[in-house]
Amino acid sequence: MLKILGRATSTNVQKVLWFCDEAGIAYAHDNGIGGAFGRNDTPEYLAMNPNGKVPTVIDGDFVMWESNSVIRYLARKHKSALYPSEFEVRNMVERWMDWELSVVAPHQGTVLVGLVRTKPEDRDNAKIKTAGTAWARGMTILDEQLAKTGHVAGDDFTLADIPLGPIAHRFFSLDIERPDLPNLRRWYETLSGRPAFDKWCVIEMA
Ligand SMILES: N[C@@H](CCC(=O)N[C@@H](CS)C(=O)NCC(=O)O)C(=O)O
Repeated sequence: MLKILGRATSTNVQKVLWFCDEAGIAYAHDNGIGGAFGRNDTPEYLAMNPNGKVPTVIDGDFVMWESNSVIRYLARKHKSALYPSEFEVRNMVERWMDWELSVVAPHQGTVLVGLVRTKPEDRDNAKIKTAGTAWARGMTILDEQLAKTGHVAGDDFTLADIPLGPIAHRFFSLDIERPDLPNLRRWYETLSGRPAFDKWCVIEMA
C-alpha cells in the first residue's frame, strides 16, 4: 500500500492526502514526522528524502518527494480524470501547480511561520508584512483567473486546484490584511463543500 510520511499540518502533505481521497487511492499515513514530531532529520529519513522535508511518499520500492510531482505521478498511475491529457489543458494545470510552489508558497510560508510559530515578541513584523503583500499580490492574480473560470485551470476541478486549496485556506484564516477577492472567495467556498478538502485542509494551523 502507498505510504505517506509527514504531518498533516503541512500544506504539502495535505495535497497528497486530499488527492488520494479524491482519487480513491488507499494509503497508510504516518502523521508523526516533521515539525514538532521531528524524525525527518534521521539518517534513515534523509536517505529517502535528502531535503529532510515532508512529505515523502513510498509506492512499493519507489520513493518520492516534492508534493506536486507526487500528485502528478499518482494521477498518471491511477489514470485520474483530474489530470486532463489534452496538451493545452494539461499545460494550464501544470502552470498553476508550478506557480503555487514558486510564487505563492514561499510568501505564505513566511507569514505562517511569523504569525503562528513565532511568539509576538520575537516576530520580524517588517518581514511578515513584506511577505503578506507579495502573497496577496499572488492571490490577486489567482482571483483574476477565477473571474474567468470556475476552477483554477478551467471550469472543471483538476489537479491544479489541489496545491492552491490549502494555501487559500490559510489566506482566509490568518489574521492578515487581505484585498477583497470575491472570485477567490467563491472558489474557496466551492472547495469547502468537498469532504476530503474539509477533512485534510480545513484544520487548525500549526
Ligand atoms: N517543495 C516541497 C516542500 C516541502 C516542505 O518544505 N515541507 C515543509 C512542510 S510544508 C517541511 O518539511 N518543513 C519541515 C518540517 O515540517 O519539519 C514539496 O512540495 O514537497
